[in-house]
Amino acid sequence: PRADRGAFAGRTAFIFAAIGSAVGLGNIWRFPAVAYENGGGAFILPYLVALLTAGIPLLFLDYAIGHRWRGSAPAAWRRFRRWTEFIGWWQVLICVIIAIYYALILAWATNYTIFSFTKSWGEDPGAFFGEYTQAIGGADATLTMDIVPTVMLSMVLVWLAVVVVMALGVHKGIARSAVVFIPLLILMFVILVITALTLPGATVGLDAFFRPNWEALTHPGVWVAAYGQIFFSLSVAFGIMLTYSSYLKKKTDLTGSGLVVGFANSSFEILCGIGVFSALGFMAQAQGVAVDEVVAAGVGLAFIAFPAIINEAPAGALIGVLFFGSLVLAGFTSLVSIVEVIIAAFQDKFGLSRLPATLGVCLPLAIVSVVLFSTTSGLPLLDVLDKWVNEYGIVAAALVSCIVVVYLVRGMPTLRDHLNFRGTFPVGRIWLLSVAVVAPVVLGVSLILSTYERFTAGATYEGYPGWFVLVFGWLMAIALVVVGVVLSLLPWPATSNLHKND
Ligand code: MET
Repeated sequence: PRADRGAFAGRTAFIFAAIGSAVGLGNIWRFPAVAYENGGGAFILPYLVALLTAGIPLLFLDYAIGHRWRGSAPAAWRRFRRWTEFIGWWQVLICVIIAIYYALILAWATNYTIFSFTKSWGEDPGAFFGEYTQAIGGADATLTMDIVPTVMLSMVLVWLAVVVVMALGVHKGIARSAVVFIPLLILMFVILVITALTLPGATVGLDAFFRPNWEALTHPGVWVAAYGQIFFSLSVAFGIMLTYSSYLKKKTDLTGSGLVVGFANSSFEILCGIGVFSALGFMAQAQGVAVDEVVAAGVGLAFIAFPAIINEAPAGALIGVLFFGSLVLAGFTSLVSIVEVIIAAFQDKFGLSRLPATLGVCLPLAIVSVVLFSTTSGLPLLDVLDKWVNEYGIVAAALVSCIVVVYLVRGMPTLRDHLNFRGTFPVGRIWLLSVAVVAPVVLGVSLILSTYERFTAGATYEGYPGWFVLVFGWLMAIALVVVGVVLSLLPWPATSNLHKND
């Protein structure tokens, strides 16, 4: 038996860990704005269709591969077919990129949790964030490599916490932290939502959020946005769910667990929409403007709009601690899942036990992450890496996985039988249709649309220098595939876990 590989003690532990991974920044700061901009209340339709025809089907695919072939992404894909190993390494490399910048957002959120007590961002949170991320202020301070000490300190702390959890292992570290953090997150967020709902203007925000614009459903872009949100939010197709399911006992109900994870994640997401838009409604009313003018997504929502809300709201400090604390908890359990993909691969490849594998992966990762991102170039770097790793990493890898599994390997019957062996929810023709047709078509269309947009938009992305976008966007994305293929050609040492059975 492979004593070294970890295992979840049971299905509950696995479900908590999987929800911990799924529930992340995507739920809190991505979903509300995406839903608002793509039909409001009407978005629920494409969103549910995307969940049922792509999110959950690809989640099942991840589970089936990871659980049937019982390994980290490269090991599982290699056992599936010798030549598909490159997909596994590609997924590992995608996780490397995400891990190094995700830690920056966590570091900001950690600092802002503390800033909330004294509202350290002052009267103008936008200007503060500009100075804070660039240390010395002004747009011209970008693309220098000056250290920002408070960010660096928090990044080091975030990585230390990651190392501790990862060193404790799959069950004691990952699952147990999720079992504590996820209920705590839900509790904090529910209190936040209740507080936000009582703010004057909350109903104005909710009305703007839920007001259905049915006409939006005729735009293909709205459907692509729904699928994009679902893929990102469920953490499917980049190795995470594959790796986690490899730690499950052989006789486990995979499909039933998948449904729990999928619906839990979406429920939390809708709760996030309610909380965020109640708060935005309050701010719109306080400033006497339309909700439209205060909506922001991502970094702008969390670190500029929310501090402004906190400045004005009664019990602002409480809202701040709950909101940024939620970001920290949600982000941490997601970061841990990303890092696990890398550790599992490293561990399988060299047959290492947990501690050396953890240190071997986390130390270099932490050094690169801290050195690159606690500088005045942290924000632009995060922006470009995030955009390209999502579009040409996650989306492209998901597309390639579907085509390879369905058409080149014709592996669906085996995987279906595996899922149905213990699954309480039987999969059949609809699942096949989703993975073979719906998901590849939507992924392909979205890739074409975003590439077209990229090349016709004129100016470079967000106005960053061309070389910067070329290196950290395009070349980075291409390098992930090339390095993935190269890694898949290297032999596995005799000490590896590849040929050990359990
Ligand atoms: N599912 C996560 C989220 O919603 C993202 C993938 S794990 C980094 O934020």
